[in-house]
Amino acid sequence: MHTALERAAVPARAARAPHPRRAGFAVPAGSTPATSGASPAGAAPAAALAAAGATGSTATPAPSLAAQFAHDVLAGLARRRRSLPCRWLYDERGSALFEQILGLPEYYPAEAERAILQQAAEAIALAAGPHATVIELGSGSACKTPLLLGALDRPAAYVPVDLGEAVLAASAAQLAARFPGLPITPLQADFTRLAALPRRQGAGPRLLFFAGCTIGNFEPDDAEALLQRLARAAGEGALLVVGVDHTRDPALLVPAYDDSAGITAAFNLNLLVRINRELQGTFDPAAFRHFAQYDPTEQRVEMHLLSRRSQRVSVLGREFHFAAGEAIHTESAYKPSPFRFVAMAHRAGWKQKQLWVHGRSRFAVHVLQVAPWA
Ligand code: AVJ
Repeated sequence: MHTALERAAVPARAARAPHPRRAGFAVPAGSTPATSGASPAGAAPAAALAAAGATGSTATPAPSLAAQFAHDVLAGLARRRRSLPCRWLYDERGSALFEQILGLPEYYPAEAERAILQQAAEAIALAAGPHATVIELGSGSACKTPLLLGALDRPAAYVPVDLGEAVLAASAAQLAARFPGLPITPLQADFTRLAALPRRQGAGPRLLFFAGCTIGNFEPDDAEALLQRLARAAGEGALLVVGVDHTRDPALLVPAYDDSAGITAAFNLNLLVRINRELQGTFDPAAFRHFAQYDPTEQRVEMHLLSRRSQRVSVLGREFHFAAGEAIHTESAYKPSPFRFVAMAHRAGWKQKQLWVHGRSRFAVHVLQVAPWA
């Protein structure tokens, strides 16, 4: 099925990626500044990339994913405080490593969310009523979706939204086998750039499912803006089921992002391997190490890659010098207080319906509804 929305969802226009430091956004030296103020971290002008050797002579105006990646990496490495958007962690190998993270004993959010959904699905289903159209944002392997779909009263359709083509096809096939008769229409798109949300397929409401505390990877302002766009697009009565981590204990947080088996380290370092492969990078991954820390004032866990020594690296023909110990920030995972999150959701046009908090950690699932005043 190819709806107008699907066409609109193809990232034809520049928009910003879910990343920490877009304030202070810098364009690589020697390139033309980004053109439109409306798209702060949009793709670099084709000329800039061509000059950097990224696209050769095939400079098309529409930023392909490859061009966005090139731009984000060159801009991110040129910053005084180097940073790379965490969305690029998920190439094929990165996605496979992330699946392994979900099975780690230290990575409590996976188990906590599963436990909550197991208990809460019935109540969420009651709040949604019959014939809901379930739209999952960043669906990935959609491993928790059956818990929700299984409890809902005659769901009208399931629309997984993800950038990964392979992961989308695999999860759609799996759910189709599990829920015969349920219309499943995967949408390959960046959910932060949807021009509109998929249509309701029945008389029930839209139910947005945003699992895995992915919202924590957005800077607070970006998270609020996303929630606001979703509220407006989803319309009055729509529900949002969103996983948010409120854990505050460093003893729980740090191992979750720096596990003893080194899977998270491999996941983080794989970004350098991807840069080498896709952007003619010369990173020696062994010359960097994974570093994770909890910042209680920012209420977030940060992942970094630290240079083990003074070294030079080139990417797309551009040279970057790393001092010993210098960091590349690769991910933030915000762990706001419940009050802070609900206040933000409220400003964005959502009212609180239900809140489920895990006992051991403080991982939570919030059920929100688009407020009539939104
Ligand atoms: C993508 C939000 C599920 O931030 O906890 C896991 C990504 N990074 N370990 C998170 C991640 C390191 C994860 N989520």
